[in-house]
Amino acid sequence: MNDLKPSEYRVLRGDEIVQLLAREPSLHELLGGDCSTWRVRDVADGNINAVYLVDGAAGGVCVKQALPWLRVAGDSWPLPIERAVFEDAYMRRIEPIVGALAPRWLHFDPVMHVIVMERLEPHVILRQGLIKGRVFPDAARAVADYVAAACFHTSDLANGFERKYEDLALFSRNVALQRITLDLVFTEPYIEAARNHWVEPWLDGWAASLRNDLALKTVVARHRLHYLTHAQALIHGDLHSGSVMVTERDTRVIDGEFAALGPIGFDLGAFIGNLLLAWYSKAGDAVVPSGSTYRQWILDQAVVFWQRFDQQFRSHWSGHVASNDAYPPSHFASAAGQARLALIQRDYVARIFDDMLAYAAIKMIRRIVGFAQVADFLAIEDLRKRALAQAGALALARDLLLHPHRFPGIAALVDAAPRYECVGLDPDLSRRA
Ligand code: SR1
Ligand code: MG
Repeated sequence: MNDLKPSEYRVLRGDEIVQLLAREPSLHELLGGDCSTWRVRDVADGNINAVYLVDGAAGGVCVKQALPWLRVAGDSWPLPIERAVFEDAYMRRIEPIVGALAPRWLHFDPVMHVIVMERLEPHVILRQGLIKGRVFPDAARAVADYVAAACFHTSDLANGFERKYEDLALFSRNVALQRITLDLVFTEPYIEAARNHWVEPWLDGWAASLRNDLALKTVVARHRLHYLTHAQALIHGDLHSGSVMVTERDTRVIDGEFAALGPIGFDLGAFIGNLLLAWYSKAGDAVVPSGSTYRQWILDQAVVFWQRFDQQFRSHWSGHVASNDAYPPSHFASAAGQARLALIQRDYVARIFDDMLAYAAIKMIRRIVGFAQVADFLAIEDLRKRALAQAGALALARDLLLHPHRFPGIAALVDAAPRYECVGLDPDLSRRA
């Protein structure tokens, strides 16, 4: 990706970050004034990278450096710094497509593997906002718009295959983060793995049940293979509620380092699966006094999210007149052809819906018994109550995988969520939900 000697890279201190920014005239002007007065704050929140906010006299920026290890694990878990190259490439590829749904991309330093982007202010991470019980009226619509635009315009539906192959050639080299996804999302929750953990002893039965359920592992394997082989579009690859920054009126998708060519339903499933985790985490939750109203709002967002994606994706398709190698316009120019194309579009999106539910389920499971868990459930201090809330999410996830025909549409999904809430800790008894 670059021909720099690894020794030129180093983990930067605050003053070195200031120097790096000051060397770039456009950044110096944006921050303004004497760089010795710039303030650097460590605001890292995710698992992987160092993140800083830098404020100057005139403005601020967000700085992200890829460390040679996983931030939350230190040097016991080495990780190639080249992930920043793929994040930079993804965000630059996507920015002209999604516009203001992503942060403004300002600079990439290929030596230090430092990304500089717009400082989002007063945005918060959506997951943190949901934990606090805050309402973000536009977030679900905006993320749906993001996925619809980004995925449609990088798919075969919008391009000649040559463009798609360019993306494939570049992003298929993003192997280190693909390995993380394959191991942590698809594989380890279903085996004995040192990195797994859960609320013991309450979820011991569930963890064992996931390891022993051959039917479930067969379905998960099918979706893992689909993930590996279905290069449907350039996907974000990690679109959970921690990858979205929001205010009441503005929404931005961040953190594209897991970018890959893959199934569109993987991005949709990440987002809706994490909405469902937020919903289950609010069981008996003291953080949100008006609990039931707030929980209903979360479920409503799942509906908004899917319906908006469905409508927007088909609208991008219908409005796209340029040639492509999937459904050449010349084959569908007649009135009958146009009617047929509308059916094809509905069928295509229906298959994305099926993928979304499966990947949502897989994402929910990994966040409860796998390595990287979500903060939503930590709000429930009583561990037995936390496990009960998580067991509901696991029971829904298992049925989404084993009995997808029970969830023929988004209404069926949100209607079902409450039925799984009180299934108890026994994974066998919960099969009756
Ligand atoms: C080892 S990194 C753990 C998780 O954090 C990221 O957000 C991805 O979801 C990854 O799987
Ligand atoms: Mg991330």
